[in-house]
Amino acid sequence: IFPSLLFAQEFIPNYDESKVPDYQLPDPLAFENGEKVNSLADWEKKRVETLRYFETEVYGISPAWDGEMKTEIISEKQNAVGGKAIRKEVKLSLIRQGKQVDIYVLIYLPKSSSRSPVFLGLNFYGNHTLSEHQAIRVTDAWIRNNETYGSSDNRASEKGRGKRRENWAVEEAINRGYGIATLYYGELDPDFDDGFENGVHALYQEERNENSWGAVAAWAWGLSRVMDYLETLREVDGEKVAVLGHSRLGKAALWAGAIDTRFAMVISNNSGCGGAALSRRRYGETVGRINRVFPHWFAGKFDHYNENEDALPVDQHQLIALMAPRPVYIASGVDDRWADPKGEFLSGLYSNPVYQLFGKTGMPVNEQPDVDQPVMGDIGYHVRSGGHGMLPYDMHQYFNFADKHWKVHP
Ligand code: GTR
Repeated sequence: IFPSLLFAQEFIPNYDESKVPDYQLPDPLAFENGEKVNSLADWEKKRVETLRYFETEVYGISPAWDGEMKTEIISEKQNAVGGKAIRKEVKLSLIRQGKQVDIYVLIYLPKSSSRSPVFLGLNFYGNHTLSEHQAIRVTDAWIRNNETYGSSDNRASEKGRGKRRENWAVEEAINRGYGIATLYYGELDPDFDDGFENGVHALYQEERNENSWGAVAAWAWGLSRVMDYLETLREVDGEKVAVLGHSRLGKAALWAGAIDTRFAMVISNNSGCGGAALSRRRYGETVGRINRVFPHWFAGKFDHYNENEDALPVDQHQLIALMAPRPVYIASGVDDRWADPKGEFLSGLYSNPVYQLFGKTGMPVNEQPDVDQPVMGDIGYHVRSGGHGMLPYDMHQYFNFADKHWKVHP
């Protein structure tokens, strides 16, 4: 039996609010020496310090991109989504020091505008799960087995075609004037513990240490490469690209938004531990549990905080604070206790001092809202009825949030 399986069996999550330990969060506006951040100039320094800690202690340090990107449109349709959208699938080849990684981005852009805001996010089961159309490629990358989405022997298949269409709400996006761009996350880094030898990690041959980038960071890094590409498209409004993701890919979306301020909006759907949820609450999934079951997700150094969360120099409210003053949306599912909905809400709330420094409000309410009652300030939040998943309800709120901040009305 694998040791990780043993731990998995022994782990009993805490779902009792009264058993959440007393904890003290790091002050997002205090330097390490205790001095206070009083100005935006101070914050710029504190931001660097905060980001550095998330790099070295949590996600690992991602390399700067110094390679070459080649692009090739592999399919294109002018009358997609009932004639209302242009659909393209584009191969991006990331080339560095004789190595190459190919990723495939599926893009829908509304015809109602010549320059559209776009929601960019990684998908779990391949681009072909977003649409019935045969032209969309079935990924040949390693994939998790899932009967419903048609993958077996770690390969995707035709059986998954169109199976995730609703989750991405492409039609609503197009009707409301938004584009969607997505790619299969396993093309960036296959989601298993491979010693960091494949995916984009392979483009960098540096010696690894306990601060090196893990898989979440690799997925986030890939989102920035797609952003590099989107910025070259005249039909995309590069000032209005929202990065979004669900669950582990929500962790990646948050980390991408923290590092790369070109993302004008950041959306975390049920991201939980290592995402929007506060680590110190130890409610549901914990740092120790996530590191044991997914040893490849984070920096090796993150293990140091297994059952030792109070020693973390940062907590996840400071990850949200790294988005300030940009709009960020945090969404939970009420039955998704594993992801600690309340801890996700509190991260947003406790990032408020940083938003306030910018003259903003941040999270507009002090108490977690009732189920299915979204609130939308600079920070948006909802706890949806139901469990873990990215549902049309969630997407609907994100479009509302973008309408509010970007005033998009096609
Ligand atoms: C779970 C993991 C969560 C979340 C989820 C998912 O197994 O414990 O942190 O990432 O997977 O990605 O669906």
